[in-house]
Amino acid sequence: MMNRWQFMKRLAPLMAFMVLVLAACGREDLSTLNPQGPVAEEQFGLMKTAIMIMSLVIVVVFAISLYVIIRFRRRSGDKTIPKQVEGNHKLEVIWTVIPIILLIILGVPTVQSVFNLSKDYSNDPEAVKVIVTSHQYWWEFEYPELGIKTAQELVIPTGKTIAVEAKTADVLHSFWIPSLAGKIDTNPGGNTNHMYFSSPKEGVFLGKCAELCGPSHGLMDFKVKAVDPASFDRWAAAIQEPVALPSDPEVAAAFESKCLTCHAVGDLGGPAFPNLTGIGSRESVGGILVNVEADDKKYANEDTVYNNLYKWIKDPQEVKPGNMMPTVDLTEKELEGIAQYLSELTLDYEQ
Ligand code: HEC
Ligand SMILES: [Cu+2]
Repeated sequence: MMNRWQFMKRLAPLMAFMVLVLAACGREDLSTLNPQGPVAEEQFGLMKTAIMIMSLVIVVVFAISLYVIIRFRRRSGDKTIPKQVEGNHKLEVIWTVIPIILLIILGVPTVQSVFNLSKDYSNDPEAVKVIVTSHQYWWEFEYPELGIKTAQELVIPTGKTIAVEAKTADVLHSFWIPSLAGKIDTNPGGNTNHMYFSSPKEGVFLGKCAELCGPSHGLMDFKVKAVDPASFDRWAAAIQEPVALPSDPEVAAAFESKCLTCHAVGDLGGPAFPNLTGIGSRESVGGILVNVEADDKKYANEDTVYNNLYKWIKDPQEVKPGNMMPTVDLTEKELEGIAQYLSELTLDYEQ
């Protein structure tokens, strides 16, 4: 049999590995432990209450156990049978009542939060309404009051309540922005779910699909970009401006016949697939190819945007296996021209 020391020695590398893996979860924008808005704060509050109660139970139980193990251990030569406590009323009442009290302390705020967080703000005139539709493997964001449809990047004004109506176009997904709020399932069968959140601070917050939905589930990222209300208004106006086709007629013809059959830019094309308006100033291409440089978290880097677009258009299946965009047959000139054109489709709304 393996002795305890050998066992620990074998376990050590695994433990070290887990520490590394779990430490990576501490990335600021993907952590529920670093809440950036009131909804996430409320959820974090519940976690803290639960963890505190559990820690207290662990400490007390272990302390009593240790005390009992040491104080009442069998001494050599002692043959007596200890006092039996089976059926002791006093003890039974104590170990029934204490857990009940702890559960009440945990249960009351939990139930309160459940009701609080399920409030429906969709009829609140102050709230910004967003219809979130999940697709394998992208997110569509529609602002019904503003007549805007976009994808992968949810732009919101700081300080305003965002009233989300969440649904799916295909299978079950789950909408989750760890540092702001979540999560809410998007259910098949025409069912819609509601949630709300807000961001008091400007910033970009990473969102994830939190329900295994297919081979590229893990790549189904999106961003929430909170900007000041004036920038938001500029964004909402800019994204509705008409967009011109590529200036080179060959590139324009390819783009129109091979891309606009699915996608829309400005008032051109079809509405059923990711709307590409303003893609040049988005944080990412396809939600997963990041456009912003690590050392400059604020602005999309022009060359990176071009390279990401090129990479995506050339072989979308390589980036996101199983996604619904086919590899389109393009000449090198068309490919470069379209990537260039899309990288220049920027929206100028931030100051
Ligand atoms: C059959 C429909 C279809 C055609 C044709 C098509 N696409 Fe797509 N495209 C999609 C879908 C679906 C996605 C979303 C994929 C995902 O992320 O899961 C997508 C995603 C994209 C994205 C990323 C969008 C984002 O919001 O980040 C770009 C860029 C793009 N397509 C460009 C093009 C270009 C350029 C062409 C023409 C050469 C083209 N697509 C042709 C369906 C199509
Ligand atoms: Cu999903």
